[in-house]
Amino acid sequence: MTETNQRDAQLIEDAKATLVKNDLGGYTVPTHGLYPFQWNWDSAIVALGWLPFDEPRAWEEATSLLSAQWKSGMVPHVVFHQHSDTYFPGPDIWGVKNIPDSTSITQPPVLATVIKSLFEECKDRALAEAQINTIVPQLIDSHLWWYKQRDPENTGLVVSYHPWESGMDNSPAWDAALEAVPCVDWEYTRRDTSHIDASERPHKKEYDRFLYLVDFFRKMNFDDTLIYQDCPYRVNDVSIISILHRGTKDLLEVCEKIGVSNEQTAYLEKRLSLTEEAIQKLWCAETNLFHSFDTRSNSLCKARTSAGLLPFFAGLVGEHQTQPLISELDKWLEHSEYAISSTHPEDPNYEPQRYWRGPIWLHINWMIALGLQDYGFAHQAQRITHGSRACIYTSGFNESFHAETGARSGGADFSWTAAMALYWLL
Ligand code: 9YW
Repeated sequence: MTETNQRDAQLIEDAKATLVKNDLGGYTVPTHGLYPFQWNWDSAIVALGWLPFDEPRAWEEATSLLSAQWKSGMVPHVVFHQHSDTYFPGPDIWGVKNIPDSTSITQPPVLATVIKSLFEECKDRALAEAQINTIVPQLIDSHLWWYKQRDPENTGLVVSYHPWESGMDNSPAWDAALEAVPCVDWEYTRRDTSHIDASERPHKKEYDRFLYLVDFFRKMNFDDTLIYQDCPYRVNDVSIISILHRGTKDLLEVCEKIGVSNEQTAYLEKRLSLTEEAIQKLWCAETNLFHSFDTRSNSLCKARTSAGLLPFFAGLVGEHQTQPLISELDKWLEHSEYAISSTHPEDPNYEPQRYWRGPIWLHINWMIALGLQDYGFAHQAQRITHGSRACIYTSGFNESFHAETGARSGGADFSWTAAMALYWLL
């Protein structure tokens, strides 16, 4: 065995051990302590990590998440399967009374794309066939919910009501939109900064608004229509829009393979066409990047973030946008021997160590690399894959990585990073 092979073999064992350690029986926590529950898009990514060594467990990750699906079709952002007091805000603050208990918002719907991979790559075909027939109707409900409740005016661009829905909590993309949200008027104690240094976490001014929104949803009785009308934060998030678009396409491909064709799938097809037109609204010829759009102030969220590259993953980049976007990406990559940072190093709000304002997140890089591959940019896709692998060689399975040094950032022993190592990098 060469040295590299030996190192990779050891990392594979360590990555498996990380998932096993974070497995609470049917679902995997992102990491103990900091995030002690089931998170939506984490679980989707983590299912890919289980796939190469425990196929039934990969499917179970998805089914345990879907067990918390609301009647409306929404799949919640956090599922509180068991009690834990190491995280704030817990179920008492959210005020949802479901079984299992959950938050009242959602997260990027990457699950459909993951299910397509599970279905295509699972070696146990009887298992795959049995699972897919239960999961597909649930995914259809979830995607219908997205389009109907989050884009009731058929604009082609769904909205998000909370930075936590984007999964990119303190991205500078949300700064201006969040400023318009009032602060909560009660005292609270954060738990995140007792696990991780405050310099790597969002500021209090952001948490004050995050919590105002949580309160607002409860006061609205979680009513989709009321929230759409009155939510002080309402953003067309380019990452959610891209992930939803790709997910819908992948879901429809699975439907075709298993012979599901009905009014609902026809409706989803129509929604794809709407988004394909509407995405132009999110393109900015000055920055050569896609941006989110604040529907309250009617303006683009000007920060340059990695979310602006996710239209590659969705197949939403038009011909005239491809070259400018690739030039921008090439410049971005000149700043780091690692991978794409969450915020562009030349953006005035870039902070290489602070959460979504700079660090590198492997699952985002995976999606961008897949998209680039689809568009025929194999060189850039390989460069991102190589740089992402360098992150785990340098620092192991952390939540994210310092944008310039590849050093650890955020929580340790992190499930989605271990999953990306197992599924994508090793
Ligand atoms: C929080 C679990 C989650 C991720 C999000 C990330 C963070 C939770 O952790 O949010 O309390 O800040 O931003 O993307 O799903 O890993």
